[in-house]
Amino acid sequence: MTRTVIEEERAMQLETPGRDTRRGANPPTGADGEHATFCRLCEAHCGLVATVREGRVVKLAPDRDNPHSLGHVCVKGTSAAQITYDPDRVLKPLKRVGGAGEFVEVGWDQALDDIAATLKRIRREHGAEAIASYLGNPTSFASENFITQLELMAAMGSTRQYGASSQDTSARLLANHLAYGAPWTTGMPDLPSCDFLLIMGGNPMVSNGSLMWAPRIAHDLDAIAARGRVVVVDPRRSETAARYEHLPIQPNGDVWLLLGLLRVLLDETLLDEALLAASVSGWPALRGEVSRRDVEHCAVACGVPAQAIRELARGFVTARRASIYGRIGICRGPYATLVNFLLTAFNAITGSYDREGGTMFGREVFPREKPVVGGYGEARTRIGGVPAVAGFLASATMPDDILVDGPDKVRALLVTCGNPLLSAPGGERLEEALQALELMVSFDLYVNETNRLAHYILPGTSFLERADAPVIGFGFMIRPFLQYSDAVIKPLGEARDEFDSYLAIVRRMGLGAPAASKWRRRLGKWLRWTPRPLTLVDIGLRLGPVGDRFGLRRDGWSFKRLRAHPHGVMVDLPHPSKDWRERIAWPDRRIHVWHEVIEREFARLGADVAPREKFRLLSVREIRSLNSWMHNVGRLVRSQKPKLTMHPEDARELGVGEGDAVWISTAVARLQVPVTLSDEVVRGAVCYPHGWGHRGGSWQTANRTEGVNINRLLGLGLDAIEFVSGSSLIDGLPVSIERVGPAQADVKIQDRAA
Ligand SMILES: Nc1nc2c(c(=O)[nH]1)N[C@H]1C(S)=C(S)[C@@H](COP(=O)(O)OP(=O)(O)OC[C@H]3O[C@@H](n4cnc5c(=O)[nH]c(N)nc54)[C@H](O)[C@@H]3O)OC1N2
Ligand SMILES: Nc1nc2c(c(=O)[nH]1)N[C@H]1C(S)=C(S)[C@@H](COP(=O)(O)OP(=O)(O)OC[C@H]3O[C@@H](n4cnc5c(=O)[nH]c(N)nc54)[C@H](O)[C@@H]3O)O[C@H]1N2
Ligand code: SF4
Ligand SMILES: [Mo]
Repeated sequence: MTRTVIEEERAMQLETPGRDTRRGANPPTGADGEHATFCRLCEAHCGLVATVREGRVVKLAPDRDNPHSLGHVCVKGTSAAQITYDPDRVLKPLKRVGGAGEFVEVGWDQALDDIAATLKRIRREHGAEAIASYLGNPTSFASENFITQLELMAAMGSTRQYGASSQDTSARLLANHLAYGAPWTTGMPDLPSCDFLLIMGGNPMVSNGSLMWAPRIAHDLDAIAARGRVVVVDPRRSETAARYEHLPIQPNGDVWLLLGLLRVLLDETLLDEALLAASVSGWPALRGEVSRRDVEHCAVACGVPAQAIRELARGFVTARRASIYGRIGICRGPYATLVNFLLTAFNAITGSYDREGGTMFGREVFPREKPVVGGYGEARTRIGGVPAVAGFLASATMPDDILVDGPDKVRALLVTCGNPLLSAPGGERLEEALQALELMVSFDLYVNETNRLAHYILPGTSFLERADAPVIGFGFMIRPFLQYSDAVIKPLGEARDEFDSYLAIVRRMGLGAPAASKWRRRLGKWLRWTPRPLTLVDIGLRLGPVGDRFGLRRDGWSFKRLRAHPHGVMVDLPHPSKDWRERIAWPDRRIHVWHEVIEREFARLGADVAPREKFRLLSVREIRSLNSWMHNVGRLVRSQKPKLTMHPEDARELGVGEGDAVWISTAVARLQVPVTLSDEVVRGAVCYPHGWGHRGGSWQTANRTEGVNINRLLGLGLDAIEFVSGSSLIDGLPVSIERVGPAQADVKIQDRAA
């Protein structure tokens, strides 16, 4: 019997619990031996043991001694050395001397001098806002890179920060701001003691969890299912839905499902009004809105039977240790912020934050500061005035912000770990915009589809070549865990950490060190020294609740002490249900379940169920892909042949058979793709993975893969986003489909005139 990819994955996952987490320090960077470190490809940050021989990583194995991941890894993590040693990797600065992809190698000094001089000129002639940056996903897992990137833009005085956020997280971050006052404060399910978990629009069996860091997520979910229930709301019977209870829904039906669930709570007086009065603010307004909705209407609008909605609401409230978790499947639709906000409101009014096993904030390992209200609308896109969320602007306006003449026109773009031509909307127009830039600099490991248009590519380090701690993860870990890893090996070729490149650029621009962080500002000024970001993280950790207080607390932690425990350590911090109010930035320390933004979103939603187009496109992730990259690793891509999944009944009506080709089109473009038939999708939904369509990068294996860039179908501008958060409309996108006939080998793409 052949095993599915997921089954193979699970077979790889070692079940052996941790043995000894105090086995002594790693060998020094580059020295032979076994180095305990961690994967930095996705949020799970699984422990890895890297075997180094003659200065080279010869093996990456799961780290059974890592007390957090306990031997869990996936095949991407154990393949990571193939990225580091990839002969197609960029290891010297590249300067473009001709058309797209025509580069020559240049020295670092020449590249940095030229980049700094051009940026300086643009800033002088056109102002700081003419310089923009795009932060790609891997930046989040390269702490020094992430921290310095943000500070680099601050040092330049520019607010033009685009990023992958509007393709995945902006709606969640805005809902956090509206509910808690602060975008990065995120509610997560308390997996270890939850006994009713409702998942909306997430597929952790493949993604390994997002905005909740729990490397052994499958074990956590299995344990919840054994104690109670895991219900997965998804238009597709995803790998997670197939493993637990699946509640199929119409794409973008979630807002109606949540309204229906809230209405049941009202009708059946399932709420504890005393608790409500103490914990939330704005309930009368939300109650008024909900009482105008009717469960039967909601049921029709979301495609979930009214009886199922009633049972779900009752099950949730009776379980008590219950939480709703939502992820990117509810972040890229026309009411993404409203859905995320209602999800938070549902958790709040059912008292989910007040008890263990409900919804919790991450523990804090840095000294607690009084949370301040902010993170919304401090910057806006040039064209359309779309507000930034947590500092991130909508990618969908980037092409116009570059191309449309006028003040503050974007003339320079710094792209760090990003490939927006494959991952963001824009297609031809984005390509045109990138070509119109006076300067594009990319910090990357490869020549990709985007940076083949760059003026310079500066080679960055892969995670095996840099020191790190899971800094961003400290706030998202379900169980508090600390780890620090030195670089396993020295950087190959002339690769450099982005921190060094950024610093060199701002110094050459005469701007001084990036200095936005309070700590750096204080210390840097005092000591006349620019500490590395990780040094500041270490200081924060040492002063925090589990820190060594610089020797005052003997059993406290510092990076130095963590070096002696290279597999990482679990730490003891109070459960967040005790003091969640202190994390709320709103002055009343309550979760807000109403806001003027939400009032306007309700007005926009109205009562109408949008006419249901025949077909709606969804995204789907594969365990062996990571967004638009890692497709150069033969072992990972061999098994992948991107296809459009369609329900057999829909296919029959179109006269389409397994393997046939169809045209899939929107007003922007049409693409020819092969079809595979499966009843895993609800009728009318079709799905296709993103990040394919590799052409012209240095990644030669990737260039030979099949598959099209599905994001060419996405629109640009205000009609193609959910305005309040700037999120791109990606999931549930209306598309039309026409039969072509038997699949053809060539990929066909036609852009339509705008
Ligand atoms: N249709 C559709 N589109 C989507 C999505 C979807 O579900 N559907 N998902 C979206 C999501 S969730 C995200 S996060 C974004 C991702 O979008 P992006 O962040 O724009 O793109 P990535 O594909 O992550 O590209 C990462 C780039 O960083 C480089 N890189 C990797 N590691 C390193 C490193 O350590 N250092 C340096 N310097 N470079 C590195 C890689 O070579 C690659 O070129 O796109 C998304 N776009
Ligand atoms: N293997 C792998 N792992 C990854 C990544 C990867 O590319 N590959 N990317 C990483 C990144 S950057 C991120 S942000 C995370 C994302 O992690 P997740 O949020 O878990 O992302 P997905 O696996 O895309 O799951 C989204 C689910 O939402 C469903 N969905 C789509 N539309 C709707 C809708 O309207 N309503 C509902 N209820 N559901 C809907 C989809 O069918 C899909 O099953 O994954 C990370 N992990
Ligand atoms: S699940 Fe994520 S962190 Fe773990 S090995 Fe795979 S890619 Fe790396
Ligand atoms: Mo993402």
